[in-house]
Amino acid sequence: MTSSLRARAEQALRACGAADDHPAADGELIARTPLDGSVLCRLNPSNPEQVSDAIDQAHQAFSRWRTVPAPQRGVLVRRLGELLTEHKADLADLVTLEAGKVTSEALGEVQEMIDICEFAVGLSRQLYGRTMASERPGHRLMETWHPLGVVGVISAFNFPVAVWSWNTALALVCGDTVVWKPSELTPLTAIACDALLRRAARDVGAPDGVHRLVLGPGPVGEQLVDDPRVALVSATGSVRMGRTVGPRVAARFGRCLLELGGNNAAVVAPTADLDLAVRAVVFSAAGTAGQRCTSLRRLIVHASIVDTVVDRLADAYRQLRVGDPTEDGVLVGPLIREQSWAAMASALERARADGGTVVCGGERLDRAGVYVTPALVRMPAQTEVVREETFAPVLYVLGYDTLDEAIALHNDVPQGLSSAVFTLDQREAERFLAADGSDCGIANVNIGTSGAEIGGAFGGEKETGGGRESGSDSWKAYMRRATNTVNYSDQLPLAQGVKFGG
Ligand code: UN1
Repeated sequence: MTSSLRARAEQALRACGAADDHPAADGELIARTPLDGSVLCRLNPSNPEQVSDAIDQAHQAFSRWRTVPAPQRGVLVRRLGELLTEHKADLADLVTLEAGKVTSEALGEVQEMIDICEFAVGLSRQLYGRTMASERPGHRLMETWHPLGVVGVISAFNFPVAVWSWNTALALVCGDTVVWKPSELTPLTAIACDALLRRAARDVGAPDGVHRLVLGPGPVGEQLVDDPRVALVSATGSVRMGRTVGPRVAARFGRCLLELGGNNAAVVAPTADLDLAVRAVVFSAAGTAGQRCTSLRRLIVHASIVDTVVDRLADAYRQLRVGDPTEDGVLVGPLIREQSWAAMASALERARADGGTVVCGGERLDRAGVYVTPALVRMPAQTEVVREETFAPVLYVLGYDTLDEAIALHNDVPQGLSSAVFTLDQREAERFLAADGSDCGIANVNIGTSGAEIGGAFGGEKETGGGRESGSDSWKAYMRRATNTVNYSDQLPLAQGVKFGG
């Protein structure tokens, strides 16, 4: 299996025109596959000088790129979208090999890149500013959105390319240039995307420095965090990472866009369509082996139906096929690495100590790679372990009596990314979406917490970091706003009625 996995990765890289990028026989950066833990290839991490050069090149390219009209910048992103479409299967292969996603989800991740490219191309003609009514005669008051600068993108292993594309497609049409530091666990998908973007730039005559890839562990990202030439740091990862990045970027008055952990919950109300709810819950909780930041981690079920819901979920969980993500019918692939299993096992142990019952799952399969059965855990209360994000397929089930109590439990965690309510009662649904309902950046009705479309703004509150990426008006984070007052009269009236001399 090992050598065929390596050959598969090589073939996908070659197809994307990236076969000769970065490999080094004795390189210290080791690209592994979670499918069996084996080495796919060795690479050279970027040294501090190379990172600084990459920032410099992106910074220089920015001075040209910002003057290219936005619709023309869109032409580059359109070409990127075409190349991503052409190489969808190759990229999905790399996503499966490096992140362990089942084929359909890997293809979905690449589709998410194509979708955001289309969105960004449209956006390139819609970077609207407002015109306001001036209080002074013969004056025009308006705002203009200008390119911001170099955007440092730090991305995580679990969406190794989609999150990069949300940032990059928007940044490029906004007139910014990008330096990307992917997770050190998924360098190959990054190398392939970088090669495709470089080709797109060549094809449309855009400056080569619009995008730079830097590889390596944490310190490489820290260099982006601390460099004043990086105007915006967009970082996706753990709350711990965000606690370092946020204050350091703020200390130099840089801008930060943080997309950190989630501890997403769904409320299942008495009127819920249980067939639909069970399917949605299983996808959100067990899909991607619980390794999405939007994965469902807590289920808050009305006391009158909690036993039924747990039974039905347990049935569905027992039918889930765990294994090689390239095999037809397998829905749950491997965890990314050993530490993930250690975290899962320890969470289950703590849950048991708190009086929880593991209804099913929570076992490790005896094979190479970290394969686990998704765990369904009935909890007597929302204890500390339930309030933490464990990046693995563990779903805690809690009961509730009133909707107020359910919402209070729902919001009583430090994170605030995604949420859902399952109900056919409109009052309950609306209450969940209201100001005193879910406190998350994403709140859904009758669908799960994961699998958001690109058209909406993506991100969350509290320890999730507050950033918004992807659709809606998230583009504004990638631009700077100038307020312009134009006097087209021959008088000089001062605002607020101020008189100054004659
Ligand atoms: C992430 O896990 O970091 O909503 C992003 C979703 C995907 C994106 C997840 N569209 O689950």
